[in-house]
Amino acid sequence: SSYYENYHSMKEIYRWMEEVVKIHSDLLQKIYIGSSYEKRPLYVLKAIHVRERDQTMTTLLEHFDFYIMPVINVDGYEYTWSHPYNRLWRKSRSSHSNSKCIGTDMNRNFDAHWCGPGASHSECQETYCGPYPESEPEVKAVARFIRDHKDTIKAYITMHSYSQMVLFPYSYTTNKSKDHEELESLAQKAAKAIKRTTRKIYRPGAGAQTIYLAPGGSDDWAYDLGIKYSFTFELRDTGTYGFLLPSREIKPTCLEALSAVKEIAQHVLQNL
Ligand code: 0X9
Ligand code: ZN
Repeated sequence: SSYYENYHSMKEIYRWMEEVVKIHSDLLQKIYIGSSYEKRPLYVLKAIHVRERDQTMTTLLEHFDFYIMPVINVDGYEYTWSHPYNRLWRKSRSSHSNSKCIGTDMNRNFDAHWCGPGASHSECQETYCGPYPESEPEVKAVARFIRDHKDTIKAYITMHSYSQMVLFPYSYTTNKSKDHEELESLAQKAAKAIKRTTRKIYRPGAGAQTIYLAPGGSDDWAYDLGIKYSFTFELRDTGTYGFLLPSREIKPTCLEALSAVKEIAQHVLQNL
């Protein structure tokens, strides 16, 4: 079966990035944005305009470039492969202070109400926020990339699992953002696009009201930086397999997520 129907090691993903930019050098570039705590390279792929079979994609790519970062937590992800016993490792692999515990929750490490309620100062917790905002080299690299492009970035979407949700700011407070109504209706449209695609139900909503209070996330940080259309997708499933989604569900999950991305991009295009 195909590449897109299986899980892959970091080594395979690095190899794939190399291959895909080689084969599609006319439409894809690989951008080095920094290195991880364990010195693995961090890459962003840039998709540029080219004629596509898909008319919607053609129109969107005529107006936008898409920057895609396949893996941010390269060390943590590799660790889940090299230590199968820790298949569900979440955090980075950095070591701070003299703690016996390793890793920072990268989605608590951005500078958005950093380490407020919903994150932990304790190194041994899964939601450890790190010693200071952007302490993680991976977070720092992503934040710098977004900061450097902030005047041209129109939307930001970060992919997580699981629980089938289309989330928007805020997660660091239960207060509504100033764009709450527009983001809510767009998240609803995105969820409807998913339902049309695969019949799966995704729930739209502001983060703190829909899942839980969680500060230091990349979506809230990007939003407060001025990127209005900022979303977190919580992909499949709703708990049957949870984080251990069977590989046969990867492809349909990608298809439905792509339909939601397109819906958001079309809305952005209509509101330029
Ligand atoms: O807790 C998280 O970081 C995300 N859920 S997950 O189970 N994939 O870890 C939710 C992120 C929602 N957005 C923010 N907390 N900013
Ligand atoms: Zn997540």
